[in-house]
Amino acid sequence: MSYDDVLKVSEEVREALAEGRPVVALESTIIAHGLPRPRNLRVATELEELVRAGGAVPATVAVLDGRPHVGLDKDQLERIAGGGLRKLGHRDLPMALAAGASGATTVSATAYLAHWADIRVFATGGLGGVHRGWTETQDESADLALLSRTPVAVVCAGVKSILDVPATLQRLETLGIGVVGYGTDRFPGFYLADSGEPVDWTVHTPEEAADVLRSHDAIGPDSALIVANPVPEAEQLDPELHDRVLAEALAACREQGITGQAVTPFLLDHLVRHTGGASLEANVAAVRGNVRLAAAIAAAL
Ligand code: PSU
Ligand code: MN
Repeated sequence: MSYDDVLKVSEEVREALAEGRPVVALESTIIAHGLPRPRNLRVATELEELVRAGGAVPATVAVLDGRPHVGLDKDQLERIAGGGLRKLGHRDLPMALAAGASGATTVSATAYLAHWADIRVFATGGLGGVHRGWTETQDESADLALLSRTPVAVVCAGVKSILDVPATLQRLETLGIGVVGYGTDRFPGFYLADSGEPVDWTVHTPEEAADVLRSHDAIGPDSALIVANPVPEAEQLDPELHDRVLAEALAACREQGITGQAVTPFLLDHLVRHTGGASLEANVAAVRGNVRLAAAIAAAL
């Protein structure tokens, strides 16, 4: 099957790509499974507006009725935010397509489809990675393996702090996925500006990030480039509250026997409910910053 038989790229995104105008891909799992309703629809709409305000065209990615869509209209965004959709990693795409199913795409599925559609820059909240307790569960997000063979730029606030961050950074190194801090030499901690780990490379402007991307293109590696953009310190979650509630969330996850794809949504939801919504504000602030930066980088390319 060819690109046109499978992918449904919206008119607006198609035209922008054909004319070489900036486009930013956005994932839909964060909307469907990462943020609570009804706030999630407002955030989804706001993220698209932020991309436009930055001079780029938003391309939210999802699977609807057995077709991968790149670029959604208002009704389609509402369907994503409405609930009841599956969470689709890239490995789920053939089954979802054959079944005519609908689902929200994770970083792995979104990066895969965005790259296929020829979109260079992708924004999300925090990447998936190696979960704590990996030695027992072997739970490592499919995001990492997919990004090791997909040359997109991913603007994110690091990896989710619910993960084993040092182990995830080690895997990124092993997999040959480049990481550059934006305005910082610290690896961001998703809800927190600093995960406690360093990064080796720093850029300070969207133009510098675009330079790195051009070099990335020139060298032509298979892997993604991660632009790690910290949540502004004023908007981060209080680190003490973060550590305490996260420990409770991890314990609850173990006690309730949550496994597989359900782990990440469970932990994120637990944090929202036990921080009085503060983790939600930090999450949204991080994503907003990433989307703005992704638009600026796409425009600078
Ligand atoms: N970033 C967020 N919220 C999210 C996610 C990312 O701010 O919900 C999603 C992404 O779709 C990512 C997924 O791919 O969480 C990781 O899930 P898992 O650990 O099951 O691979
Ligand atoms: Mn997992």
